[in-house]
Amino acid sequence: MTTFTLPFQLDFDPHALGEFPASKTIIRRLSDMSAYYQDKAKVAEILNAEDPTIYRFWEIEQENAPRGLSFGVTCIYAGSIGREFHMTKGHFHTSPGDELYITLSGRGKLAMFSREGDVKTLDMLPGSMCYIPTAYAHRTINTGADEFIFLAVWPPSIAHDYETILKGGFPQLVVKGEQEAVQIIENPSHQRV
Ligand code: M6P
Ligand code: ZN
Repeated sequence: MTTFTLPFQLDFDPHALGEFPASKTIIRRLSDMSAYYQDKAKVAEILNAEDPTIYRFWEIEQENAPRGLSFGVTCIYAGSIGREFHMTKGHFHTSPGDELYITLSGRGKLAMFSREGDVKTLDMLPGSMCYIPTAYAHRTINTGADEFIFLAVWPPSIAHDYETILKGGFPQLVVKGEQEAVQIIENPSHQRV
């Protein structure tokens, strides 16, 4: 675990994620995410040949700073699994804590929904910032031809709920339409959990 003396300043190259002295560096491959994609036949076909990296992120958790901030950078590689663009697993926060995303490069979408039934899918482009309230599950999707990279900031000690997403999915899917168009469609297998 990397520790920093507060206050501090960091210079980082968002593309050099593996070299960053983070608390955690996590790589998610297709085999980690097969349950999250709709097109199971396509997942099996790809996994038969290779296990591509879908995204990776580093995080610096300020675990001993109760009023501090944790932060990290996520890079989602370009591509799709069937019609669905590469995306993160997505999660709810199980303890109170909002989150802020700032796009560094590439283009994508932020899909969100609350248990009360509010559904929002927002654009993420360089220079745009998205605010995620505690009650909203959130997933990011790379809809472009390049790496999609964003900075995330959240309060420390937030626990993540992935189970609800695994069981019921997101209400909307971001998919490739005709002539590479980006389409937002209803998820036919979404269930309110
Ligand atoms: C962002 C933040 C992290 C999150 C990561 C990957 O960096 O929201 O908290 O862990 O994206 O997303 P997921 O945890 O859904 O795989
Ligand atoms: Zn989060």
